[in-house]
Amino acid sequence: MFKKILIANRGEIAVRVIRACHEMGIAAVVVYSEVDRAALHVRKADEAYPIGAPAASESYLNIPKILDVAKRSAADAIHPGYGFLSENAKFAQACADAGVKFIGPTPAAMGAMGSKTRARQAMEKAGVPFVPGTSRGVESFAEAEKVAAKIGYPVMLKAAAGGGGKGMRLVHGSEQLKSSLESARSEAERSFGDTEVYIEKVIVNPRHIEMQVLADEYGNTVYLGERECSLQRRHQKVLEEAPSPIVDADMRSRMGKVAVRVAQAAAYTNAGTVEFLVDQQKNFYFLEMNTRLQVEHPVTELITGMDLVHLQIRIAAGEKLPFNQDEIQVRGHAIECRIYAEDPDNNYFPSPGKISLLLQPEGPGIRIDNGMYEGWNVPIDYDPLLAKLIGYGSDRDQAIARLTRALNEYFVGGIKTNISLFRRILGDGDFRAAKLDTEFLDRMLKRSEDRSEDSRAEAVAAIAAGMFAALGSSEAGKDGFVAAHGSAGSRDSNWKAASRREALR
Ligand code: MV4
Repeated sequence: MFKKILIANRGEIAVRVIRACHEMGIAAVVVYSEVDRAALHVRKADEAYPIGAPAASESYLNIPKILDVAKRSAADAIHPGYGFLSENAKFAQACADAGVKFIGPTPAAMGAMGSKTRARQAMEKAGVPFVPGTSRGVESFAEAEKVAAKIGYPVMLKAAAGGGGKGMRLVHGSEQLKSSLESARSEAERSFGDTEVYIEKVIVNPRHIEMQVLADEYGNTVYLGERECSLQRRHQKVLEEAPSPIVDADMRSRMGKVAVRVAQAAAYTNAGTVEFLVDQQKNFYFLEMNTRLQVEHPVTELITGMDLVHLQIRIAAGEKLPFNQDEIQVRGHAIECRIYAEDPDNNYFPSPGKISLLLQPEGPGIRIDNGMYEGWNVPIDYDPLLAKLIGYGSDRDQAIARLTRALNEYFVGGIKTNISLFRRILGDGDFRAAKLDTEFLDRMLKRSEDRSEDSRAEAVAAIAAGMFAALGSSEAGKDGFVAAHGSAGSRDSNWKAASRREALR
């Protein structure tokens, strides 16, 4: 077994991995940027090394600096967490070259899944159902026209190097195709330095369901059940649950077997996630494979009783999977809320600053994977995920009840967070009825916007009426009432884009 692991990450996931190391009797080394000197992961590690300026390219994405720390600290393995260098095949190769074990899949498996078109070609060969479309980039507008006409509109254009919705275009008809192809290409070029774009049939109002897999280095591959990840906003997941309310035992075993086939087709090792789009008839289609430990891994841990980080470490150390498929059982229900430092009243923009007071929930069925503490300054430089609040119960209703109770206990002072959003989601009738798809959150937010617009109009009318009465009609209502709206704009996930660019270098 490893004696010392370097964690090339920060925030809650670095803390999560440190905990696993300590449970296994392994020393945990971390790296930190200038703004993270006092971060929680630094305080909890056995050794911590500064690696430079806040910009990720100077610190958490800087391969030479991280490998230098691995050498100086005599770490025998590196855990990359998620984001940053976690899906960077060149980093995995550089670790191998430096004689440090990368806790994750091989560079070849990561490379195969990094290109969507290459992954689709592999799945075609392996007989895995994937969204109909091209498995190669389209060469010309004429070819795109021919393919789109054959698939039938609407079609989806996607960047082969893409992810997170970047370089993706929904095309309703042939008249839009030319401009969409051009803009998808230039966005792909800007974001990933790669213009390859391919075409898929559109799955209307899909669910996003993903299957966790684990594979050891001896060819044993198992699935650990699915996660329902349909609740997202601007390609950013907000809440995830396991199991999916629409997946029964039969569908789970069919999806699980496909996920294992995907992993085996890529000679995949360690932990990975196979993403599916699921249509309204519950047909599922391979979308992509994430070659890392995911943010939402705790919901799978709670329903299977497995510790995914322990297992990742054991697999990387050359151990065989300690169980086979029929020893894995799904039990109960878990829901995760991603607690972000962002302002609900300003379009969920990042809201950094000093945490003046922190009251965290606890009690039955509650787990928190946390990266903050009272007195700490949340920096603006990275993804603003502060913590994950996970509720577990014997069924979905109990998980919701415990989470609702825990959200009411949660208090983060000094900065804005999205905690109130989760109170609304968990109280929503459609959510409680598990009527979920990728449009759910936009619909819910739109409804409450409409409502607050209505109530604002009512309030304005009431004030106007009062002024009218008080002033005897002469002056009231001349000035327009300006609604105090937050500015629109997207909370761009620049953090992710930076990692992707780095991976493609
Ligand atoms: C799709 C799709 C419908 N049809 N592909 C968005 C991010 C990228 N990873 C895949 N995405 C989608 N691909 C086809 N052929 C709808 C989406 C999509 C989506 C997928 C998963 C989770 C949330 C989503 C939100 C909007 C669109």
